[in-house]
Amino acid sequence: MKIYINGEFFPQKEAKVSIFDHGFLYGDGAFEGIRSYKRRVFRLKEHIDRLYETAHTLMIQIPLAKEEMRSAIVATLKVNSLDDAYIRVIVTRGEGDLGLDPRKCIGRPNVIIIADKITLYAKELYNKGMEIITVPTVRNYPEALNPQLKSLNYLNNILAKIEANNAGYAEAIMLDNQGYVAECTGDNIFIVKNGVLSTPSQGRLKGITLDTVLMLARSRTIEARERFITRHEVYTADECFLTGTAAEIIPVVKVDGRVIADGKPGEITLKMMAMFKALTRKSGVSY
Ligand code: PXG
Repeated sequence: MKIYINGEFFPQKEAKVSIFDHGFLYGDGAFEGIRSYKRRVFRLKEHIDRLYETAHTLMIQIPLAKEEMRSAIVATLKVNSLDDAYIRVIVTRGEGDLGLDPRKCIGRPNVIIIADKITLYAKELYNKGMEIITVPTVRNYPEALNPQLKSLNYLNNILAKIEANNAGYAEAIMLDNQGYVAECTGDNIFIVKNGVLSTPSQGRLKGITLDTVLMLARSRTIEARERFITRHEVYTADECFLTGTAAEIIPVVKVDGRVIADGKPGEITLKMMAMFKALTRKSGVSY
């Protein structure tokens, strides 16, 4: 595997950054997770835009223009000869001292691109559906650390993931600071009731897969809403599924011990999975 660091490719063992990098010391940086299918990068523009938006709020000046970032991502895929890949783009504050102060990071931000494979959940879960729980750790308050920032500090989500894992589950629902459903630790959540799709409007990452599902649904005149959702509505939904670049679309059949409808992946969920699969194979930036 060859890893891109600041314009050069390194073998995995030699791909290193300083331990004084504030990305390592403080989680001070931004990242993106992107997928390519059959040599096409899915929604690359949207991922790059989101990365630059996170960096903008963190006041990290990415030392590449968006077009250069796009070329660097494509070059990393080519160098690694990957037809289907999971791409991780990382931008750190760069090397500083042992204090928090970002102004002490005098070097440039580090830009790292890793292209590899990822399988988040077992294949059978995509057929059978998964069981998830709600965990006590609430999603970050938007005015403390906005969930829209895809920052390198994922401890909020990791604490929730640990709670899920401790209880024997692979994924968890996180509530927002008012107790409404926000999202999962690394995925967005949808419910279907009476043929209408709904996803939380607040307290969550603006998922690119979520956005794709909304677009696909509306293109088929399936009503799709972003609104406040309670756990009761999840328990009593006709269908439930999660979305994410890594997870893609995965059905959920049990939440907090409550079986969702008949305990099988729903019709609209299956339709969305099929439409998503078809779209990923026919759109995107070719390389
Ligand atoms: N919510 C959160 C908190 C995420 O981190 C999503 C939703 C889905 O967004 P996209 O744009 O990918 O549809 C994410 C992204 C993992 C892992 O190992 C998951 C993500 C990122 C990095 C690692 O589960 N998901």
